[in-house]
Formats: sequence, C-alpha cells, structure tokens
Amino acid sequence: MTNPSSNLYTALRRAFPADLEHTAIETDSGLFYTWRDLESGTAMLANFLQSLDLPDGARIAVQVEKSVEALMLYLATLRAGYVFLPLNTAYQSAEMDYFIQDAEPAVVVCSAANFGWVSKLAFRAGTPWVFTLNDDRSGSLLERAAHWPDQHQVVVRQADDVAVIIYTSGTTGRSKGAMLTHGNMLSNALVLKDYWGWRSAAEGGDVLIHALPIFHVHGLFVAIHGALINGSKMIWCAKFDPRLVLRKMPEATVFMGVPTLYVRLLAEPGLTPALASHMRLFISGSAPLLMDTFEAWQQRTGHTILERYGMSETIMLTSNPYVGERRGGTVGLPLPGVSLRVVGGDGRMLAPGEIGDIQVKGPNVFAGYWRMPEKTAQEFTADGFFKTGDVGRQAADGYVTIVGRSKDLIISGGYNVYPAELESVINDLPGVAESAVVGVPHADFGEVGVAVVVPRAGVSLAPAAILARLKASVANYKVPKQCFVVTDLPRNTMGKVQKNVLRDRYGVTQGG
Ligand code: MCA
Ligand code: AMP
Repeated sequence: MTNPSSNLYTALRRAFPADLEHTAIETDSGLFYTWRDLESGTAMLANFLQSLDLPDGARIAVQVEKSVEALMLYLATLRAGYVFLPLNTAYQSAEMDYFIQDAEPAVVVCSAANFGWVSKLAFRAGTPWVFTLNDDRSGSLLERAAHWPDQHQVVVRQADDVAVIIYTSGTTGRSKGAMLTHGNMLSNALVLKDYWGWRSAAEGGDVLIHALPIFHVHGLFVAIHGALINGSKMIWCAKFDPRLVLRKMPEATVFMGVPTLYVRLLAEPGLTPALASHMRLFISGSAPLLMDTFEAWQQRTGHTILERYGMSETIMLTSNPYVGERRGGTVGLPLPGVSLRVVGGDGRMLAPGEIGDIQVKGPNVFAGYWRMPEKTAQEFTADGFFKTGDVGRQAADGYVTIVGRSKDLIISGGYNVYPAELESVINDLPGVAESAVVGVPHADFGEVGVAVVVPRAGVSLAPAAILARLKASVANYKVPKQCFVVTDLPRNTMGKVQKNVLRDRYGVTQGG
C-alpha cells in the first residue's frame, strides 16, 4: 500500500495558506519569502537532488550557517525522500570526520569557507557529491538547483521510513545517529499544534520568532514544524540577538528558546509587559529552566513560560499545558500519545513522587540508532519503552519533574557536552595521566564544563595550554570554561572517580 501523505512534506505543504503570496518568512536581513517561494524553491532543490540518482535512503549531510535556503534544503530532502543529516556549525575536523565516516552520506553540503577541508574528508570517505551553500544565497548547490523546474511531485514515503538522522551521544560519549521517521515527526508536530493552541490564519494567526540554530531538534523540528504545520509566519533571526528579539516582539505571538536565551533577554532593560503584550506564548526547553528565571519572567513580562521536555530520540515528550497550570520547576505532563513511567533500579514502576529512571513509549519514539542494532536494543526495555537516561519523578496529578541524569552529560546553553568525549581528548594529550570533566552551575549557560587533569609523574602541565589544545580540536561550546591540574582524582572504594566530589570542589557558581 502506498500513501503519499505519509511524507512529512505533504502534511506540511497541506497546511500552507490558500494564498501562497502571503509572507511565510521575514528575515532579519530584510528578505521576505512567500509560501510560493518555499514551495518552488524546495521543488527546484528536490528535483536537483533527484537528478543525482542517489540510492534509496541516501543521507544528505549538511553543515551550513542558518539561512532560509538551508531550511529549504531540509524540506527538499524530505520531498525527494532522502534522509537529512544536520550538523552543528561548531564541529571541527575530527568531529566531522567521524560523522561523515559513520553516516556515509551521498551528498555533503557545507559553506564555501569550509569546502577545502570538508570536501577532503567527504571524498576520502567515498561521498560522491559535495556542494556549497552560504548564508547569502550563494554557493554551488543553488547554482545547480537553479536549472531545475519549480514543480515537483513529492516522493512517496511511508510513516516508518527514516527522514532524518540526528547525531547524539549516550553514556559512552561516542555519537550515535538517532533515526527519526516521517511518522515520528508528523505525529509530534500534530500533537503540539493542538497542545500549544496554535492559531490558524482565520483565528488571527501566529507569528513565531525563530532565533535558534537549525541543526538540532529544538530549532529544526519543534520550532519550524510548529510554524509550518500551522501555516504561521516566521520572523527569522540568523543568530540569537536579544535586542533584535525585543524589537520583533510587538509583531510576533510565539517565542521558543533554551533557558540561556531567557536569561539574556531578562538582562535587557527594554523587556517590559507592554513590549510583550502582543505575545501569546513563550516556550522553554532543552535544558532545565531555573525557578529564578521562570519567576523573573513572570514579573517582567506578565507571561508564564511554558516549559517542555524532549530528546533527539523522541522529539517532544512532556509539556506544561497551554490552558491550565504551568508549574515552574516541572516539565509538565506527558503529551497525548506518550506513555511515560518512572522506574526503580529493579525495573519496577515507582509510586507517584518517587525518584527513578524515566522511560517512554509512543509514536514519537525513534526507529533506532543508525547501524547500531545492539546499542538500540540495550536502550529499550523488553516491553518497548525507551530509557531516556533522565532521572525524575511524576506527581500524582501527572506533572513530571526532572531531577538529574543517569547519563554523564552536561547541558550548556542548550547544547549537550559529553564528559567522556572530552576526557578521551585530554587523556591523549602528552603528559596527561588521566582527567575528569564535570558540569558546574553557570549564570548564563546554566551549566558549563570544568576539566580536572592529573599529569604523568614528573610532568608539569599548564591549564591554559590544555584548554588551548581542546579549542583547536573540538567544537567551541564543548571546551571547558576552566581547567585545574591536580595530583590525583577522588575515587570511591570501587575505584570510580567521584564526580560529585569534583562538582562540589570546583562548582562555585560562575558568572556569565
Ligand atoms: C557558545 N559558547 C558556549 C555556548 N555557546 N559555551 C558553552 N555553551 C554554549 N551553549 C561559547 C563559544 O564557544 C564562545 O567561546 C563564547 O561562548 C561566545 O560564543 P558565541 O558564539 O558568541 O555565543 P552565542 O552566539 O551567544 O551562543 C550562545 C547561545 C547558543 C545563543 C546560547 O549556544 C545557542 O544558540 N544555544 C541553543 C542551543 C540549542 O538550540 N539547543 C537545542 C538542542 P569562545 O569565545 O571561547 O570561543 S535540541 C534539544 O536539546 C532537545 C531535544 C530539546 O529538548 O529541545
Ligand atoms: P539531546 O541529546 O539534545 O536530545 O538532549 C536531550 C536531553 O536534554 C534530555 O534527555 C534532557 O536531559 C534534556 N532536556 C530537554 N528538555 C529539558 C528540560 N525542559 N528540562 C531539563 N532537561 C531537559
């Protein structure tokens, strides 16, 4: 049985307003894109991608600066039935090398500035096509697509066909590609459409300020799918700039951000109830929203931030309600269709209020890790629940609170940083015997990494030099903000490094 509407693009396209000449996206550089521009631009790109005669399931890996054309490339990949693989622009050579070797993309798209080193990695890994796409509408991808028709028949895809691979790490720090299907994303987008009360054009319409990067779930799916499936206009900010967001607030109704964005907006004296009076909804997620930020936002704007919780493997899982109590410090209730339970160490379900591991099931839960069937199997229970690695409790009335993580993960300004990955880079530096990286509180980023390093006997190490070496080899947001050189690491009787002791020792709250 074939069902053309199972392609996510078909569902998004169906929600476009009847009049395609309306503005779909207004950018901070003064460009206006109509819904027709989105439809025809993605058609040309999809036709071009299909002309490359790529194999079924081909991956299109993309590391480019945020632009509307980059969004079109995502939509075109859906249309053409291939698999989109977005990559953080901060990734450096070793990180890109890993992703390209692991995913074996048929196409790599990068900025012209990075073409030299990215294409070298890609061609070495056997990728046949490398194109460029810059944030000023230039590059070989658009030049090539310009020759193709602006009409395109959406390729048939089934709900369980993979649409996207998002790299994310687990406990090991080795990145795994989470495979999300057309069905995962469509089901989640439809649930959020109702849950967050998106308004159709007939009801006055919503306008989203889009200020997040578009290579992770928050900016790419939660925000973009949300706007598109409601036929809502986006105000497109290439980078997060608090003053720009404030300027645009009177024209908008919805804003989504990681907690750091709210902290930075609160630092602006111009944030007032009058300025925010046109807004309908402020949503936060990706990292814990501190109670201080939640309360300060209420005082400064009169709005209560709606906090929600999700993962790359599951898209959105829980949310505070749009109508009803938005309870600070909680991530709200399981979304319709999501089964969530909190279990103890023995795998038994815990009573309300008891703290344990959060497990989930639902149509939003991913299809598995790319080429890692064993790892995938380990992350699911026998009865099909996915182990999130988050630790929390659920109150008797259903509200979920996340209290920690069983996975060794630091969330810094909404980006995930895996201590194990950094420890392995530090341990490979000359003169290092061992190291530990821990997350400590930070006023701006919520949490940041601190490295604690033990030198080999007789070697003297300079903390600044260690940080400089890290900066040269990993994405900048992963670099610990501080480094301490010590004679040994605290260990428990089992010989395991006591990270909690290190956190207490080095975790004096750091400024922004
Ligand atoms: C930048 N830096 C950071 C971070 N961002 N350090 C730690 N954590 C960060 N998040 C460093 C840079 O390396 C640089 O250091 C210095 O801070 C200033 O960099 P700059 O680029 O100017 O920072 P920025 O542009 O102001 O970026 C801060 C930011 C950004 C806007 C908060 O990090 C951001 O957009 N975060 C959002 C991430 C996000 O979308 N997460 C969603 C994941 P130096 O000067 O030393 O080089 S999706 C997800 O988690 C799920 C599933 C969910 O639930 O949503
Ligand atoms: P990622 O690996 O990017 O998919 O990040 C997913 C992780 O982000 C989750 O497993 C949580 O640990 C964390 N997360 C997402 N939203 C929230 C939230 N509202 N509060 C606390 N943690 C969150």
